[in-house]
Amino acid sequence: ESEVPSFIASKVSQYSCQRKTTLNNYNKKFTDAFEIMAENYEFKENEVFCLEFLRAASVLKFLQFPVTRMKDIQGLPCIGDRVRDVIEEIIEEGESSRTKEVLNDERYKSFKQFTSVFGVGVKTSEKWYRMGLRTLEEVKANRTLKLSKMQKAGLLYYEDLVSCVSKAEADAVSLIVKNTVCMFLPDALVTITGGFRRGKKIGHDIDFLVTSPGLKEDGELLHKGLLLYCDIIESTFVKEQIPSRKVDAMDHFQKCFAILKLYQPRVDNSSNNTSRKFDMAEVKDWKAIRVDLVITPFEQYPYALLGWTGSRQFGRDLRRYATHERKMILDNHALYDRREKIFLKAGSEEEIFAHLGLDYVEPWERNA
Ligand code: DCP
Ligand code: MG
Repeated sequence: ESEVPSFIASKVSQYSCQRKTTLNNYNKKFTDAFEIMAENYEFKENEVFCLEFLRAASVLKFLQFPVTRMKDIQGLPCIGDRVRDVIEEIIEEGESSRTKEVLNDERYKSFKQFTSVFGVGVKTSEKWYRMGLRTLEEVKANRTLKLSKMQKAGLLYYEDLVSCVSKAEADAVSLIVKNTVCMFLPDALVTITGGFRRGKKIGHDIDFLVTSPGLKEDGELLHKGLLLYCDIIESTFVKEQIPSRKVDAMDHFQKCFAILKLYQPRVDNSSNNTSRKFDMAEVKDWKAIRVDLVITPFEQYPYALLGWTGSRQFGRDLRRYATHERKMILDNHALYDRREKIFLKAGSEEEIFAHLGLDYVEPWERNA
């Protein structure tokens, strides 16, 4: 009773774009549990329950103190009964029986393995599960499956791809990408987006945005030699297209979901020089790294940057806020004002926040 809360729970916004969320998470115990619950609902294609847990996780990530009593969450937004039950059990028992059930669930375990493969989503996992497949070993051993080009690459480089990308690897790849892109587009602007721009030290991939003042529609940039695997998706953007209001809509940029071959200096443990030549041939001196390259027209760059920096939840809430609080539609290309029937131009992320009437949130504060 003695402590005075440094914030007023009822004043916490339901929109993560009105909160500053750094990587300091005082409530990992809870948010990890919520994210498992959310993932399980995603596997069941229950978007409503999935979002409920993701929003709650995002609210607890924002709190500047660890939750230890039910009183601590009183008045907070986005905490429904399902979420409350999980919190209560973790406070009382130290863990959630619901989360444990999910982690032991056969379907969840299979989907978790399947979706860890590049190119495999919920739809493919569902198909494989219905065929009676349960593990990745069974998938690999099955000769009748028709795997996409992406999935074949995903299995081929599986071990490298599941081991996360470090900041150091992201920096090394960034140099390569910048140098390569600048050979084709000398005035190109190449920016790391995604988790690394938000200050994360590890990620599952590296996201790049490429633009240049006079960018012409040219695939050449994406069609050259450094890629182990590259699936180029041509631009489908139509000028003056009203932004999409879907929660997780794909954008229309030309993009490339690639696997890059990053050569790494090997640790040489052999002191015996005679065996060295032999060893050299045996040791793999590279790592496969997932890279997303997104090519954007110059005028859309700030919108693409905002969208691709994430977090996913931050982006969802920006769009939800635009729709419900401003009668505007936001996507990775543009912001459309439905009342004025005009597109709002922006030269920077700051200007987009200003158009929305929001305080600017730095990239490292968008870890919602
Ligand atoms: N994004 C988007 N449109 C897409 C795909 C992603 O706007 N079609 C956004 C949402 C993400 C960001 O781009 O926040 C980067 O996507 P990632 O899946 O790479 O997510 P992160 O980089 O945040 O996390 P990770 O560390 O797992 O890579
Ligand atoms: Mg990423």
